[in-house]
Amino acid sequence: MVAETGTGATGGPGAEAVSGAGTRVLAVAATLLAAVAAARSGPDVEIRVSEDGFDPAVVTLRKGETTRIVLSADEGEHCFAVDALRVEKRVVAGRPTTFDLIADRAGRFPFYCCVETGKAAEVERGEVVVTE
Ligand SMILES: [Cu+2]
Repeated sequence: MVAETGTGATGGPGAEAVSGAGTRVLAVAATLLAAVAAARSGPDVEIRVSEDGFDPAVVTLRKGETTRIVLSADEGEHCFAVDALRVEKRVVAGRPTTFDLIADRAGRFPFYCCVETGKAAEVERGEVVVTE
C-alpha cells in the first residue's frame, strides 16, 4: 500500500516565519556580492616580485576583462609598471598591493620594476599578454 502521489514540498507557513529585518540584511548582502561579481569578470592573479624577478613573469589576460592583480614583495620596495597600459603600482614587503587591471587592447606589453637600477632592473621584467 504505497500509493502516495502529489506530495511535493511547497514551503508552507514555516517559510514565512523567517522573514523580517535579518532576512532583509541578507538579501542586501547578496545583491552587493552579485554586483561585485558582475564588475570583476576576470580572474585574480597573484604576482610576487623580488630582486630575482617577477613570478609569474608572463601574465595572460583577456581584453576588456577586469583582472584583479595582487602584487606582493618578498623584500624591500618594488613596482609593477606597464607603460603601454598606463599602469604603475608600488609594493612594499608585507603589504600587498591590490588593483584592477583592464586592458583595452590585445597585444604583448612588457612590464618592469620602476624602482630598480643596475642588475635588478634587467632581471625584474615580464610581459602582459592580452588576448582577444
Ligand atoms: Cu623591484
